Amino acid sequence: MTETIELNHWINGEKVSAERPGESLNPSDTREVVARTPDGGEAEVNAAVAAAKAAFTGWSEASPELRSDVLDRAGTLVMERREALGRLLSREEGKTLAEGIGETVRAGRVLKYFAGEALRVHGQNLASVRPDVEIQTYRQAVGVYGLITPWNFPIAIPAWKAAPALAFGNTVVMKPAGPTPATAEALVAILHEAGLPKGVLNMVVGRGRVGQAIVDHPDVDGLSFTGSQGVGAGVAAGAVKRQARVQLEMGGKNPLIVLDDADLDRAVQIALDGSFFATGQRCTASSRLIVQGGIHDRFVAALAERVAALRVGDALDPQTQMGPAVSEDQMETSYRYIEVARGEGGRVVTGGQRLQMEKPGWYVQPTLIADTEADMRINNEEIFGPVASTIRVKDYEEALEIANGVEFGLSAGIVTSSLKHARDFQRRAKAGMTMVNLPTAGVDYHVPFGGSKSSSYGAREQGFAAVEFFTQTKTSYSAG
Ligand code: UN1
Repeated sequence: MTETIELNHWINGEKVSAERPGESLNPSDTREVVARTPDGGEAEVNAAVAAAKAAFTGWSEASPELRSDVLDRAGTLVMERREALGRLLSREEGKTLAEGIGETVRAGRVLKYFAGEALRVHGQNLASVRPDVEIQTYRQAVGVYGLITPWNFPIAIPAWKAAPALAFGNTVVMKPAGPTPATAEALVAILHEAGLPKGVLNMVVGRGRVGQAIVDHPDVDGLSFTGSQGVGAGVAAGAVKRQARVQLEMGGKNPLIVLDDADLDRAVQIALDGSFFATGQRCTASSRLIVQGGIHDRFVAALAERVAALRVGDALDPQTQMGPAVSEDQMETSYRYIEVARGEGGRVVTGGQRLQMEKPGWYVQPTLIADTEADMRINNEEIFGPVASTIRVKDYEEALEIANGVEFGLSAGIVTSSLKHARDFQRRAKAGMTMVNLPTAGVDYHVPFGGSKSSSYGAREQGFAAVEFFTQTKTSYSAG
């Protein structure tokens, strides 16, 4: 499986080829070109939006059964092809094959979940305050959605944005992330194979100017974005300027509190998973480990041992436990922050060295930094790599204050055997998602996903919440 894919745009149900000046490389072995990629711009976005607009009436007025069937078939195909798709994903993104296959299955499940939701769109029936008047509320499709997706979940996030958009009768123009377009394209191709009518889902491959053209297009009615805060701010500003709907999922600096009464082995496993799986490249990763004094030294020593033992290597090697970073930039960001932490007085307990590997790739040594303070940069800025820091605290109240003391608020976790503290944490943690005795990362697909503060903006994604963003309500009054 080392062939190079010649990637195309998808516009109006057709693959549209173009010159391919770009490349997506295998981060595990950068000699390998996974895909050659077109560099789309305004012309392709205009064509894609026109196709999506033309397809809207037919798709939104089709029987929900048709929409449900397409999503269900696509879900089945994705799951049947989990091995091949998972392999492509791991080659292109760098997460381990087990993680790549797991994510692929999740994408399949998302498609199947929204196949069901397509049939469950419902409104309300109310009596008016006026005599003989009745009121109904309906949920209706909105129009064309622009979806700007990230590289760290290159099939699951395109699926969890596209599936609800399509289920509820909207049409889509998608821009996949630069490093992982081939995985997103595989999903788009499968949806067409499953019977999606032409123009309903379009994809334009390219760099930032594709995203910008989507954000600025007057016929794009809604925008869903997952990515960095800087880019997200631009998406929001562009959307507000022309009053498009907008939903943003951005960074995290997620705390994991470990209290003295926690089971040590469990706490270590939870921190290892939350901080280092998927190479720490999850907006839900636990990057701040806030540890109470009584368990602190044992926890740091035991976690360091597990981190040092992680086998870093080629994502496709079955022995590998942690793959490389997705790109040179991401790798350098991790190493830069390790230096920042050292400069601030952090103690690198394990990791922190450049890795000499057999293959040329963007490998990062998983790194644990102890003795850090809450106000250091390492504890306030998102790294998006396999780097975690520990902060020592005296009690639960101090831990909670530090957990809540950053500008992000996506996911927050606690490891404890105290019901009192667990319940209090669920109520008082300033985050969109809380985890008790679980890693901050790793979420279900049938419940709302999103954060508070600077982590998210707009309506929640996923599960039963998705209908809010991808439909609009009509209130109908009638008298007999
Ligand atoms: C997860 O933790 O299972 O980009 C999902 C991200 C998030 C998804 C995390 N939007 O990392």
